[in-house]
Amino acid sequence: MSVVGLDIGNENCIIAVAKQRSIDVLLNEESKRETPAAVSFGEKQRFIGSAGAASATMNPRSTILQVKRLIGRKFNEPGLEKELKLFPFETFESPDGGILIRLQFMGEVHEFTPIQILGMLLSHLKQIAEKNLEMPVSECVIGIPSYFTDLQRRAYLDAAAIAGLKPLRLLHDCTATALGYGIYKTDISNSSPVYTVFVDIGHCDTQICIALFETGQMKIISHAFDCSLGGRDFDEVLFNHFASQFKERYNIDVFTNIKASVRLRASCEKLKKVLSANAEAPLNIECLMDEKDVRGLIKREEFEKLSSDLLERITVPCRKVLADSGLTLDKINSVELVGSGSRIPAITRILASIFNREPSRTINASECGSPIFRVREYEVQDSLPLSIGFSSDKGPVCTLSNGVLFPKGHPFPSVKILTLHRTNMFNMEAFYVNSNELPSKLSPQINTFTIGPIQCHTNMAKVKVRVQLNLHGIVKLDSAVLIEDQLDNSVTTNDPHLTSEQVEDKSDRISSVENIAQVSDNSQSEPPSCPGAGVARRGKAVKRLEIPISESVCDGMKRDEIAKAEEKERWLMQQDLKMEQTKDKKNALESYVYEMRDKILNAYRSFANESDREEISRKLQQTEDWLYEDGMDETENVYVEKLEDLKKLVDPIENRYKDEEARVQAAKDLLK
Ligand code: ATP
Ligand code: K
Ligand code: MG
Repeated sequence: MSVVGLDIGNENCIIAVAKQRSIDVLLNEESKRETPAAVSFGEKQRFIGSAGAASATMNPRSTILQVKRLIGRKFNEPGLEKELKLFPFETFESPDGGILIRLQFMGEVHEFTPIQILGMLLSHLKQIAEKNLEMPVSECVIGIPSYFTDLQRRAYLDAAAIAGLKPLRLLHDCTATALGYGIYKTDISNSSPVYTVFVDIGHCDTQICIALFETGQMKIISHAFDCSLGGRDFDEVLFNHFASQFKERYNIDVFTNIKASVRLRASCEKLKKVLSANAEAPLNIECLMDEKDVRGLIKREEFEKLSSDLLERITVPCRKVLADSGLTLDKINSVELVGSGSRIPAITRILASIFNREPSRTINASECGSPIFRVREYEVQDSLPLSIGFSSDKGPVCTLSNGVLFPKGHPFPSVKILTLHRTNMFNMEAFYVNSNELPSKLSPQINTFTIGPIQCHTNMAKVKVRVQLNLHGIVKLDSAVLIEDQLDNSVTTNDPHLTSEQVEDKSDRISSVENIAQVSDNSQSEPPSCPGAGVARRGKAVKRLEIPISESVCDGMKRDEIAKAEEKERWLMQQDLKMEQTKDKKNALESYVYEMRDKILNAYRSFANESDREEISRKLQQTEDWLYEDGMDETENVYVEKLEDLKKLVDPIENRYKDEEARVQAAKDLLK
């Protein structure tokens, strides 16, 4: 079974599959490498991907774009309101403070979470992959922004579950790019490590990383990002420019009209692309609003001036990624651009000046930028983009400052074992340490774990807690074990909560993909290894007791909610399928009418008498008229029955014709 890599973008998605020596991009139903991230609800069926994008301007209220943007976010988050205003579809706050999308479908109001919409997109990509590979697909690697929080990562896993996909790994977009680059790069020798900066400017965000390549392996040194700086912000500059201009020039207020806004935004995006290759670009939209045609023109120079603030912001994550890596510019070997947002010439210019070299675009983003699992033995070590800490009822539990357990830049996946002294059931809270590192002030909370009850025979129990930052970058508490040292069963410290706590690092460097998988496997089956075991070997009797752990995920989907979403998705898929089949049957009837109209006058002419011919022609004409009027929107069965009725009339004639054909053929064969 193949493992597919899914690069989910705010604008475009790419599906790749790792072959023995290469990475293949799978083509969609339009034979394109990129599938638009669009989910559109028509009257009776959904249109996803290319078909979804095609209906975006026709049906803006029911077409969801940029769903990745909404995953795992709170409706009342500062700054989100402004973003939601850009979307033509209706959003509102869900009971748990999240986002709900409300739209019309099959004559009723439906509400969906962004996770459900992402599930639909993933399910569509899965279907494309299955058609291409001619086999069922479920295992996958999914690309995610490096700034995604624990909650957003979990949300992706939920969406994948709804789509029937099994993610082996959520992989940071930039890490995926670097991995693809490293696999293809053959000129890396042992003696000289190579440092490469990857800059991915997409539709909504900018992600940057620095990777170190050595023979057969790749390490991410640092990640940086601006989670709201991408191509769409440049579209918005043009949109605002022209919308204000048209207000004055044509006396129309595009800002107040959804359809006009959608059309103007789409035209501005096209205009922006034209400006990447030309010094100036025209804008013409017919009947934009109030039956007015609009025209405009902009020079590249003016566009750059209008975008100067955005252009300046690009320098910030660039400097940050370099500072966090601890490298000086002269150590950097190359700068690679991925993502189409950076095709704006001014951006390339700025990047060239910051990194002091011309950036290259050797990676065809739609080829090796895709997240993949394993092509051949190649070691990947990612770096944690956001510091994670732990606190307990008694305050910070870790020895590093602020309760940091996994500092930013720490290699992951990673396992740490904490030794704590407790008498009773206790809580441990995981959180992002620097909330200012978090995008748009998301909640720093990750999870609360409850450990206990503890059946302890001494007055102070020694508890070893195994914490894992797993392959997806999600924090898990694997196990908690009570260690009872029976020879010396009294722990006597004045401040037992803090003084004797220690952290043990189990996996600072887990490198190969196989090893990584093993670590997560082990964590489920085997009891954790810890120094307590060492004590036992020295001859002391040590008792180890598993302590139950329960976790309360902050705002994650519950099992039954996922099941309900899966059920709804199945219903929607069935509805789509039904409508597709109806369309097929309608098309079959229509083509039969056209085909027979021609045949009855030509090929079949001599096999029917005149009255039969007339009768058939009349019936064909009737059916055609019906198809354009009453029969435009009928059920599958009605089309099937109509076709059968026609066939009853035509079949005897067709059979006579075929018999004759066969006789002629037989005669020819005899003469051979
Ligand atoms: P994200 O990474 O934010 O999730 P994505 O991966 O879908 O989004 P890309 O496909 O890398 O994004 O880039 C899409 C952006 O690139 C859009 O804003 C698009 O307008 C812009 N773009 C594409 N071609 C050009 C061009 N020739 N000049 C300027 N911008 C372009
Ligand atoms: K993409
Ligand atoms: Mg992208």
